[in-house]
Amino acid sequence: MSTVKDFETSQFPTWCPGCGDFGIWTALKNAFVEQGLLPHQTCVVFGIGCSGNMASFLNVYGFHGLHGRSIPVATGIKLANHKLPVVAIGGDGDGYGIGLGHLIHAMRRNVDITYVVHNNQIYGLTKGQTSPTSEHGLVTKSTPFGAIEMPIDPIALAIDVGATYVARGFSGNAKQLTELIIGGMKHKGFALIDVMQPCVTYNHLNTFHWFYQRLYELDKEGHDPADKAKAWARAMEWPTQLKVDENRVDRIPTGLFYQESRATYTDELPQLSDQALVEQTLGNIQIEPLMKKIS
Ligand SMILES: Cc1ncc(C[n+]2csc(CCOP(=O)(O)OP(=O)(O)O)c2C)c(N)n1
Ligand code: SF4
Repeated sequence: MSTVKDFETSQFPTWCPGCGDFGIWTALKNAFVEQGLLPHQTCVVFGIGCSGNMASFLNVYGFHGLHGRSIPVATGIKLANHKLPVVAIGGDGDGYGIGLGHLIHAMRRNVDITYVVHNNQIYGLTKGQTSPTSEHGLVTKSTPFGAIEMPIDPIALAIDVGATYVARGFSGNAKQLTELIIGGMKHKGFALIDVMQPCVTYNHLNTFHWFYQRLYELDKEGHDPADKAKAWARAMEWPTQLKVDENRVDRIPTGLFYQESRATYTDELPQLSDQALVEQTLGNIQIEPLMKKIS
C-alpha cells in the first residue's frame, strides 16, 4: 500500500502561491494511491512549462523531455511495455500548440496513455504570452491589442479525431479530478483530461472566481458519455468563439464527456499479443532473412 507522501520528493513545488498546478499535483497523487500503485509501478512523462516542472516534485519513474514532445515519448514507452500505466503531463502551449501534431495522431491511434493537460490558457513559464486556448481578444504580453486567433476546443477536437476517453476537470475540484484521472488510467485507450488550471500570476481573466461562476458537472445533469452526439453538443458549449467579455457568464461543463471501447494501438500489434516488448528475448531473432527480402 502506498501513501501520498510516497509520491512526493524532498523538493516542495516552486509554483507561485495559489497556482492551479497544486490541485492537479494533489489529484494525481491521490489517483495513484487510490489505485494501490507504488512509485516504481507508475511512469509519468513531462513536457516543458510550469506544468512540466512537476517532474521535480513527483516521485515516480519519469521522463522530463522537450517542449511539446511528451506524447511521442509516452507512446514509445507504451510500445516498449504496454503493461505499464503511462501518464503524460503538459501545458496548453505544450500540448495544443507545439505538440498538437503528435497529440492528434496519438488520439487517432488510440494509444493507451492518459494525458493530463494543465490548461491555464496562457504560457506560464515564459511569463504570460497568448496560448492556443487563450480567449479571442485576450490581452497578454504578446497580444497587447487582444488575441486575434480563435481558441482551440480540446474536447471537441479529441472527440472528433478518435480519443476514447474525453474529460474536462478543474484544478479547484481535486475530488472530481482524482476520479477523472483514475477513470482515464483504468480506461483502455487514449484518455484526454483537459484541466482548467488558473495561472494566478499571468491570466487575470480566467481566475478561480471566474471559473466558480461558470462551471457545472455533467453527471449531475444526467449526461450519458456513451452518446457521441450529446458529448459533441456539450463540447460546443465552451469555449465560445466570441470576443472576451468579463460580463458574459458562459456555462462550462466539467466531467466525462465521452467514452467508447475500441482496440488500442498495441492491441492491434500481433508482435505484442503474447508478451510486452521488454519481456521478449532478442537472442533468437534472425534478421538476415528479413534483410534479404527487402534488399
Ligand atoms: C522548442 C521550444 N520552443 C519554445 C520553448 C520556450 N517555452 C518554454 S515553456 C513554453 C510555453 C509554456 O506554456 P505551456 O505549455 O502552456 O505551459 P505552462 O508553463 O503554462 O504550464 C515555451 C514557449 C522551449 N522550451 N522549447
Ligand atoms: S506562472 Fe502561472 S502557471 Fe506558472 S507557477 Fe505561476 S501561477 Fe502557476
